[in-house]
Amino acid sequence: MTAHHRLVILASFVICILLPALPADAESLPGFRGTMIRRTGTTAINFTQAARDSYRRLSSLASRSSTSHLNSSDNNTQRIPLRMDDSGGAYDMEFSMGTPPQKLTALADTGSDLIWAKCGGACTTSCEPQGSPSYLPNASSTFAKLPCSDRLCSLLRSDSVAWCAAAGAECDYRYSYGLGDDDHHYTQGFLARETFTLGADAVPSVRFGCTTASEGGYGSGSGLVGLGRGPLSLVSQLNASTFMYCLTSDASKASPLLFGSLASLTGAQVQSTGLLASTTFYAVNLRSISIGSATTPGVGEPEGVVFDSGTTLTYLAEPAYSEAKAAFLSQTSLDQVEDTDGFEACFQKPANGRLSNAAVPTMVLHFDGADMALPVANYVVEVEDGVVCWIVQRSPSLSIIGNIMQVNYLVLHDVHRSVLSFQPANCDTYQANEASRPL
Ligand SMILES: *[C@@H]1O[C@H](CO)[C@@H](O)[C@H](O)[C@H]1NC(C)=O
Ligand SMILES: *[C@@H]1O[C@H](CO)[C@@H](O)[C@H](O)[C@H]1NC(C)=O
Ligand SMILES: *[C@@H]1O[C@H](CO)[C@@H](O)[C@H](O)[C@H]1NC(C)=O
Ligand SMILES: *[C@@H]1O[C@H](CO)[C@@H](O)[C@H](O)[C@H]1NC(C)=O
Ligand SMILES: CC(=O)N[C@H]1CO[C@H](CO)[C@@H](O)[C@@H]1O
Repeated sequence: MTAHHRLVILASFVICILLPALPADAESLPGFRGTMIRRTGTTAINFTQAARDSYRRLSSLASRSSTSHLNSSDNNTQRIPLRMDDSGGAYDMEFSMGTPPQKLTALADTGSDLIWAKCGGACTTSCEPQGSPSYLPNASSTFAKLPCSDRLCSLLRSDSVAWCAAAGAECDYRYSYGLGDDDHHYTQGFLARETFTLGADAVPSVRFGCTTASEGGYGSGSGLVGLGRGPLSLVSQLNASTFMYCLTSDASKASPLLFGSLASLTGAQVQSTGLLASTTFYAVNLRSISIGSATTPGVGEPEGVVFDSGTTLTYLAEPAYSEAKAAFLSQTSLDQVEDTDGFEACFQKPANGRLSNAAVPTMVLHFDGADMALPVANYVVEVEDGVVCWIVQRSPSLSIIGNIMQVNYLVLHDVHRSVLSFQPANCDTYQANEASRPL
């Protein structure tokens, strides 16, 4: 256990003791606190792996998008988890399940809705990859199976991934992540409800998939937490109209993830833009991009650009990609080096080791009514010793603002009002300032 973990546990303990003494405010909406941890932990991101994983995720989001996003009301396949390999840079969420609480980490996914976790002793051997802990229903007093009549079961049955079992007393599911007849990427089990604990708050009856067998597809955590816009996601089940994260630049630290009344932004620096109704993802209209003194085209409706916490790199579709890349190359004063792993604007790191706007042009994303003037570290990264690359890659389909580009911003998703807001922040200290739960 690291000193940091001890601090978090101590802080939770202090909050637990203090909370009952404080007067309850019947007017205030509930707010919940969670944390996100980058998968790579204390080691640096492996950009070869990150490029591979990010591209897979792009393909996965795009295949879903092309079949469902324009008509999401008919068949909301966003309910279903996306394939996610163990990644150079995805984020896990930390939370507990059961009474008494059992601590787990599972992939935080803004691109899907269903929550599921490795479940029961059998999963220790029947769930691949092994190693991460399973939640044990037999050790919890608040576990219950969901009957076939439950709404979660009906929603998944309409997507043909769940069916009734045990004469209606159980609802079983199986979801295959693989394309075609790939039989090696799936998760299966039965639906259940359980008390989830986020920070100091216990939330009863959260509906989730209790996975009894799985293979590949979601990395090394204990499952997946869907943070999408649909009714099965954790956001919806908390009755939270908003959620917000602040991704730290130091990947070994926890990034705050706040729901409901704790997730709001005020002040002069807040920028807001509408979420596109044409897609189930958190996508917005990117009107144009400023690269130094050049202005290049963005990516508008219907697809727009997707803000995605599960993708590490950033992708632009054509012609936005090529025009921005040309502007970037022509205004960078460093020596260009060979392309690597899909990075097509790579340079020798400056001799003084510092990357500033003297060496690379500024980059500003212009959304509808909102400008994001990016820090250099959000779009130029050291992919190998002495080699720095522009983090944007070419997309044959969807455009994605990945998680490195979102570092050190508070990113607020207002699901009810369909607005995405952001504000520059120091995410390391933001967490420290918020160590006690505001009322
Ligand atoms: C980075 O990931 C690639 C692909 O998985 C692997 O081949 C390579 O050895 C890794 N590099 C390091 C330094 O771990
Ligand atoms: C929705 O899914 C069902 C079952 O898989 C399928 O029969 C139906 O054609 C789909 N509808 C649309 C509009 O894609
Ligand atoms: C629950 O199941 C696990 C795995 O089968 C077993 O090791 C454990 O002892 C059980 N716990 C209880 C409280 O029954
Ligand atoms: C959300 O709202 C539903 C219906 O009003 C209620 O049953 C449930 O307890 C609420 N959940 C939370 C976490 O407040
Ligand atoms: C945006 C889009 O393609 N919407 C389509 C959704 O489906 C209806 C009928 O199924 C079409 O009429 C729309 O054009």
